[in-house]
Amino acid sequence: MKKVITYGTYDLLHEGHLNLLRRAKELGDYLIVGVTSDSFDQERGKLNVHNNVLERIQAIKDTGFADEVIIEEHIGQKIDDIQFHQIDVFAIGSDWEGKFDYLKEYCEVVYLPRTEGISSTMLRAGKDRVFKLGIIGSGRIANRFVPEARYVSRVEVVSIYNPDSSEAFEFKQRFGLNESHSDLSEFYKNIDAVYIASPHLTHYEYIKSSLLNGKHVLCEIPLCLKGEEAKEVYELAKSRNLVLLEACKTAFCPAFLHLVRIIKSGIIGDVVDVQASLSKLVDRSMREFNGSEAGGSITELSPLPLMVILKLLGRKIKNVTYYSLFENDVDIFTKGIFTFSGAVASITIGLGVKTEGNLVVSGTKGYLYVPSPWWKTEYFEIRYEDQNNNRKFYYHFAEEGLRYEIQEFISMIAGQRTSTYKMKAEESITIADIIECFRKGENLTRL
Ligand code: C2G
Repeated sequence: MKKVITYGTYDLLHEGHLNLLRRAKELGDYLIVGVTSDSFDQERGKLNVHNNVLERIQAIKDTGFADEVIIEEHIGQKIDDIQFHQIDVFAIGSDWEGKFDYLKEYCEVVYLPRTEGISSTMLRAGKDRVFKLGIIGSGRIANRFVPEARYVSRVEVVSIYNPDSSEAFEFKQRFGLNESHSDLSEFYKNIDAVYIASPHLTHYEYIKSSLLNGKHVLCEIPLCLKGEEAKEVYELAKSRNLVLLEACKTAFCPAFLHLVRIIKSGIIGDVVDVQASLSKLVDRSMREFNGSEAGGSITELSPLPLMVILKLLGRKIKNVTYYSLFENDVDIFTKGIFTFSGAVASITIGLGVKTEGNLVVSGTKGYLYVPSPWWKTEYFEIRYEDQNNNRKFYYHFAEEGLRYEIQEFISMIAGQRTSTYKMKAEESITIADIIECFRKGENLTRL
């Protein structure tokens, strides 16, 4: 008996898939179809698959072509499957031409011509409304944002605003956007949502103005520099049924979400200590070193480690102490210590001091260690007294990783969800509160 295997996501099963399955089946007597799991698709960058794995398996079964369906869960599995099921032919569409030649060591590899003019991507686009997004601010992060947004379906970056019209125009040209503006009311005309990537001090006003113009808002960290301001804008968003989300990128990354779930499940016991460090040496001519633009380690770097601490220990902070090294009016290094009932946390951050950027979460049974750069979580370890019980977890963090927050933002808008557990309003408000207290010099010792 000649056995054939093929793999795919098979989202919104269509004519192209059917053609492929039929021809794959004709290559032998028995066809095994490997359907990708939801998590494997996420991992390989397919973020917008419509049907879940059970629906996709059922659709394959309904075609009548498959003699057996298996789930593909990880890279490298094909080699195992081919050997285990004693496969004679591996078949796949010609869009993969050459990519699976490494399987020739195990069986015959056949690339079948792809059916032109139809794809799951096209069907998804036809079904879904695409949201038009405009960016406020054309600096470093905005330049990283546009390429990342292209990985997310249902969103199109169409427009840029910068008070300096030539900078806006240059950005528009660089990324082939439709519009550039230096007039806010013109900017708001043809968009559904706004990504705010302007200097910190301008966030609050831009968030308010965007919400008042009926736009959903994704705002860079720190959302606001005062707790009351953050509270006010969240209330405004809620009253207008609009999404407001702080772009705290790590909070949306799959590996970090898993890390939080693992800790919450008690695998390291009760959490007693969280240590998060993060440093970014920047040139002293940059905005980060400019006090009049709210530069400094706390405003620049604290939202990510604070987010981790709030997620793991909650928001009931009992006591706060800071030790900072200042240069002019900017903290170039800050160590902050936060106490909770039964636990303590610290952040060590620097713009002018370099430190190991790792994350250590200590518990009563063991600890979790994420090496630098933990904010782009790709790998972590759970370690115990008995090293035989240690476990390592690996993931993939795609390039800049901004696609995960964009994906959540768009899925909130599309699903009319104004809140997400991944980054809660209360967490953003608490972070703004903490930043405000630091900037007032509360509990601060200058080194
Ligand atoms: N296909 C096709 N014609 C189309 C669309 C898809 O022949 N118009 C084929 C693809 O080439 C593939 C199969 O249908 O062989 C499934 O396609 P997808 O659902 O897009 O899955 P894909 O990402 O190609 O999965 O491990 C997963 C596999 O490596 C490929």
